[in-house]
Amino acid sequence: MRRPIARALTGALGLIAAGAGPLATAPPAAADSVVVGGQPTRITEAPWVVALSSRDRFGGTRAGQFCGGVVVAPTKVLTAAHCLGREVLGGEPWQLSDFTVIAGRTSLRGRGGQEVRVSGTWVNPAYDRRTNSGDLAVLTLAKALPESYVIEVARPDDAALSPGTAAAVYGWGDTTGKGTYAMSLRSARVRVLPDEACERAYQSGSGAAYRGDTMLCAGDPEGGRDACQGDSGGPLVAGGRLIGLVSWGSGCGQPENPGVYTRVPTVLPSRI
Ligand code: 4AZ
Repeated sequence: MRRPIARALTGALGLIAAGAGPLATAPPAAADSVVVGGQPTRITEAPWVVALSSRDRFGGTRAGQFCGGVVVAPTKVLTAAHCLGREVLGGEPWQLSDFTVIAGRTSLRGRGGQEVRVSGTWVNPAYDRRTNSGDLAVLTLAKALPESYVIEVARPDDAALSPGTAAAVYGWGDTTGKGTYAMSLRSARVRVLPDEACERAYQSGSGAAYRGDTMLCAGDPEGGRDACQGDSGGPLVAGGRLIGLVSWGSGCGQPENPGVYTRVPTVLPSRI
């Protein structure tokens, strides 16, 4: 039931027929509405959220969106390392001729905001694609975004990382767990969960296992609210600070399978 992320992303990109993956056999507990169980939001409410795009590779219908990202400095965007994997991009990131970050735009159908070219990529050398540990990459932008788009990264000892903290996840990903990708930005309210909740759900033995040192567990104890395919690399925010990046999980919105996020404050090097 634990989908390798490459497959998850492949599904997210529509390269596998929607419904062909394990998600089809295990629908989320509450598939009612990024983000599953979320609500529409405007980019002005969350200006640090960006979409990663390549129309050449992913088509123009949704402006080439294939992952999320978050602005942490005017020319620096964090995303998930797995978003830049060969399985997703079909090659190396620099081989994508039109790799951009879309900032300041709520709807992928709209023309607002700006599209900025990605001029450099750095993948966390400690990222392990077998276990998903350290799932973080840094994009350098060819042109600076406004300072007002930048979100502060929490420190490793920030209380916002404690279990029980209210947090929000943002993205243009699947809203049902069945391949229904959003055209407009959504957010879902979740809670930081104790490591044990993810340790229980994702034990070692088959592929990715939860590791509290590099990963963060968050979700809705009652199920229904969660990140999903296409949200990868997007932000998990608590107390106005960045605490996580959407990384992986089994299905979407199932209470027994919380979302797993990159623990940004510990995984991100102090200088980028
Ligand atoms: C994915 O496939 C994915 N419910 C992202 C997040 C979650 C599951 C899958 C968490 O990119």
